[in-house]
Amino acid sequence: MANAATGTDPATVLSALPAPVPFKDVVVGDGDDADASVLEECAGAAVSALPSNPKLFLRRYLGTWVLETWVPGIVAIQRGFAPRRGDVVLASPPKCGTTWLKALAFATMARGAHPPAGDPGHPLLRANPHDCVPFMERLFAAGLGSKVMDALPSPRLMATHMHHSILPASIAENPDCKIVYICRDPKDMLISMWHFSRRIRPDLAFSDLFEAACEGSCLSGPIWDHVLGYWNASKASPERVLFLRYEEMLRDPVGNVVKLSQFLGRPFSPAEAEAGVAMDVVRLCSFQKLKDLEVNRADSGSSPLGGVIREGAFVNSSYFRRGEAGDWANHMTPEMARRLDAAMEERLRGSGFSFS
Ligand code: PAP
Repeated sequence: MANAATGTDPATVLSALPAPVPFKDVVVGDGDDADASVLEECAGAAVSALPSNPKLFLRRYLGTWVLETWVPGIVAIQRGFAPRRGDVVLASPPKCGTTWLKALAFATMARGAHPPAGDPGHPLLRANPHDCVPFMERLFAAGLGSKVMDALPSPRLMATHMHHSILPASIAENPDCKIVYICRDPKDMLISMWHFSRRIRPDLAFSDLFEAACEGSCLSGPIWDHVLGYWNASKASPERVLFLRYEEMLRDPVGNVVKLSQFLGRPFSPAEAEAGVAMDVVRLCSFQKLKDLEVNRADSGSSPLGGVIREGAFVNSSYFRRGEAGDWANHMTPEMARRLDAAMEERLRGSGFSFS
């Protein structure tokens, strides 16, 4: 369908827009590591002086609980992240739908170059979403942040678990950078985190994770502050911060992909709407589709960079477990659920956001 004003076909316009490139395909040179001095500094006393939760390998950094191994990466991001016009940051607490959001955002932005249906060469068919969109804390902690991000062509997609309060101004206050946030019922988040963590800590008791979450000291805690930071930012700057919920995405995936495409400045054209392209994106990124792909059944990370940004046990298949809402009921007593719900509600009261 031609655009009456310009006479151009929307599909032609779209295919002319640059598509994101999987970061695992980026070739980085041997040049100097711009983040080296920060990493050196953090390797010394800086990290060990922070309050810790040794059971969960966490440190409290600027009021937020993060994996000890991420601290140097966070400091390097804060000091050295070089923004670029059009950057898109996908933010989330862990185990809240990051993998899904990475796939959906990548497929939505890349659809001009890679139609989500009928392109056997689609990057998501050969690369795990975590190899398409880098996790910034680990990339920078590995000393590769500046190198890889500089080499990555625009538009750049990247992901973080950082609280909004500790994002550098180059992201949080940058009018040229968009943030897409996803969160999830904290009860399901904790169950997912427990299963995931047991890959490297088989002895981890769920009660340890649960108690830490209620006190605000689980990974990425306090979770209420994580959610509130992005919620408030989305209210203050809806054109720069999009706030999504995992359960809502499960309920209405197409509606949320349409919302995502509009927010990213790449809305579906009437012709695409008629052809059901948003549904194609949803199908390509569905839990079952991604889980069944050869690359995601693999027992290991699929690229050298992938290996750097993931702990060894966190192989591609580990990101796909059940992909449902409500699994908490199979693991928590009603009393535990009430306690965590109450802790969340108390902190979220008056914000205009609630998980219930
Ligand atoms: P991360 O923070 O380590 O990147 P993340 O992707 O946020 O993990 O969370 C994984 C959860 O998303 C898993 O939930 P579960 O343990 O309750 O099953 C995983 O199954 C789910 N997930 C992964 N991909 C999808 C998808 N395409 N659709 C829906 N859920 C998904």
